[in-house]
Amino acid sequence: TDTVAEHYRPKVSYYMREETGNFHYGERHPMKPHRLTLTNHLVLNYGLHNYMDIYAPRRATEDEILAFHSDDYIDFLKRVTPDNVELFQEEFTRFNMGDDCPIFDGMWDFCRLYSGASIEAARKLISGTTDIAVNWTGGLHHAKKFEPSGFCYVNDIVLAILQLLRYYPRVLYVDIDIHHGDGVQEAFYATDRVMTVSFHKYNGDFFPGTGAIDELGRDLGKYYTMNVPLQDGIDDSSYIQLFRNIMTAVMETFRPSAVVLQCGADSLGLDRLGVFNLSIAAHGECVRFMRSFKVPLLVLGGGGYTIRNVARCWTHETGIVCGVKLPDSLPNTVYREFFAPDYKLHPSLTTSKVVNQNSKQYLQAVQYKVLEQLRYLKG
Ligand code: V1P
Ligand code: CA
Ligand code: ZN
Repeated sequence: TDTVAEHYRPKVSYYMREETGNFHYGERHPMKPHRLTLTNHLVLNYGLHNYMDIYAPRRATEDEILAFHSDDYIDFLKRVTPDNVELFQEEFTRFNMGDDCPIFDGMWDFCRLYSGASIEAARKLISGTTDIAVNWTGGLHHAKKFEPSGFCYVNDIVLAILQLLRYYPRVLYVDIDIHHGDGVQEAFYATDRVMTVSFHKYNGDFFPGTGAIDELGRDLGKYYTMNVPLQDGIDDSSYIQLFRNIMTAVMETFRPSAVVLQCGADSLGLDRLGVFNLSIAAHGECVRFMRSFKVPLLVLGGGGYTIRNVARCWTHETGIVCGVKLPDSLPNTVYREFFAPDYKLHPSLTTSKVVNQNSKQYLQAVQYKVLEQLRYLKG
């Protein structure tokens, strides 16, 4: 393990609690909190605790969660359990619970844990005592004010941004999960103090169905929402080029006082739900690139359904924020067999069969359109 040669030595704060990895959405559900345990074990066994401060955050309080969510929805989330759900038939339907967002044991506690971590991380940044704060348990970008959506119950990202807005004039939100960051976009759709930028697969059918290039924001927030719709199989070089070009322009034009980066790992090749073809190195390049602006940075998790690769990806990215280059050979952990047969940090993507449906012309047109949008921000 060695540090990268550079002058920037940011202070990094890492938020984790072992128990967050112990929740279960249900038998055949693709969202597996156990990926958080795998990640923590790799991070610690690589020795990354020597390069950052580790915090066991407290749970968010109900009042903190009510800063975004509605009373009656939170009241329901807090009270419903697998054992009493039959008493909540009306609410179950009204709040759109179901297969994507099942009621599981400890659901409310899980929400308080991952949200508390994002809120504390945001407050740490505000206090000026850290430069980068990391919460891999957060990043649940689909949750809405009145309802859960797409495996997300409480929107920890919105709660964290609301904290940041108490102090910072402008906050930039960047979302590299393969799904559209609809919950965060919607929450800040009409304000010019938060710019949201989501890269995602979009064809009108892929979940959640929103994120067209012409969703731009409204009222004061017009042009402060950016959507980058992509097709199946996007590869490392096109994604990195597009990401760098767009984010360079966004940083120059919007000049945020803080950045929140949602690092959903379902944009990696071979993801169980995803259809992109990114390597862990390319995904990590997005993190490295956002860090290079030296603006207070909140790094969050999100989706990611091939859990051995989620753990690899977020471990690699923890190394990146710390400025540490990790050896490709994984350290030993009790979960070693998850990483068979190669036991490497960067496994090869050669078994991926998705074809890149993003032509050069398509990507050029998308880039041109979103960059043109930035001209209306200036002034
Ligand atoms: O496609 C749908 C809904 C269910 N139909 C009514 C449409 N849901 C997706 C949800 C994906 C959520 C992604 C969350 C995140 O962005 C952030 C954490 O990554 C879905 C899918 C799918 N293939 O898109 N749900 C499920 N699969 C699912 C499968 C088995 C059991 C439960 C849910
Ligand atoms: Ca996204
Ligand atoms: Zn996702």
